[in-house]
Amino acid sequence: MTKKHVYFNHDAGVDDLVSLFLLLQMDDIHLTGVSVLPADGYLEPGADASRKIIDRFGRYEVEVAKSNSRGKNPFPAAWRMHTFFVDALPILNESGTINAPLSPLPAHRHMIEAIRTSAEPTTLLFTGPLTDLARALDEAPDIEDKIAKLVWMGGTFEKGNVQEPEHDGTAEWNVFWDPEACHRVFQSSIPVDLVALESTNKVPLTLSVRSAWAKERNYEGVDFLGQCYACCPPLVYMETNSTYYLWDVLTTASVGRPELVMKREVRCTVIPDGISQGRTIADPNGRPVNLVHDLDADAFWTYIADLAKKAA
Ligand code: AGV
Ligand code: CA
Repeated sequence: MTKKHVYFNHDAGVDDLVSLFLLLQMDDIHLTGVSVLPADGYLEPGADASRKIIDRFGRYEVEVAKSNSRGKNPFPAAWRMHTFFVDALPILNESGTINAPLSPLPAHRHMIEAIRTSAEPTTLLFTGPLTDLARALDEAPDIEDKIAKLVWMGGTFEKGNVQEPEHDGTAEWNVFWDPEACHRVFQSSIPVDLVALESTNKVPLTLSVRSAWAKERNYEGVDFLGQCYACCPPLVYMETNSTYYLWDVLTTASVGRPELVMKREVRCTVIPDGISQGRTIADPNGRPVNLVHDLDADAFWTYIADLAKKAA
């Protein structure tokens, strides 16, 4: 069986780190590298937690690189603090050591090397802002031909989730952090699968999801899912700005099991600056993206629980 070669760039949130854990359980995927961007999380605990997850739950060597990219619009610190929580979980710290290799290269160069040296075209999985990809494309335009596609959690064509002064609320956070990076990537001809905010409406974190994981906590991997999401507010009475969806995990699951999601082509552009910066808009003259517009939610929950049960 030839495995799909995937390079993963994430931004150290809870669902980013859970995504790494799940990727490591996918038999048909070979992770060619991981990099960490300090957007919706912090860099040092993000890189440490990634390496500990690889040590504890991985089955082959994966190198981790730290990004030196910085965004335009910082994420709320209250959300970013989640990285410290995951990094401190006892199950990741039992051994007291970190063995997964840390690259001396910054993330974007690490990714360039991984794409260039891979025998197969690389699928890029991004669950945070696109800054490292924009920089990589500027520095090494040759990689574009070796990228099979980009699967990205970002954007919205409906309601945004940015609630910040001096902004009109129309953007999704991963675009808002660095709108110009999205603009740069959209200028490339890389095929893009987009998991936008509305793509994840069917997969909120709820109390029933939590209790299903709790009931199966005898599996270490399922317990790990429950522990990670213990610091995220679930959807109970109504959505708030802090309500957690399985944004990045759905994006990651769609790489392992493309048939879980339904996509349709949308042409779009991004607003790079001003009060609507980071807004993605459907535009007949824009670049095509394959927007996830529906999914089999039951199959999704089963898939991720089954992956977690394989972890040991
Ligand atoms: O906008 C969704 C992105 C995803 O990549 N992130 C969280 C996911 O990792 C930002 C975000 C939006 N709402 C949040 C976020 C919240 N309530 N808590 C933490 N992060
Ligand atoms: Ca993220």
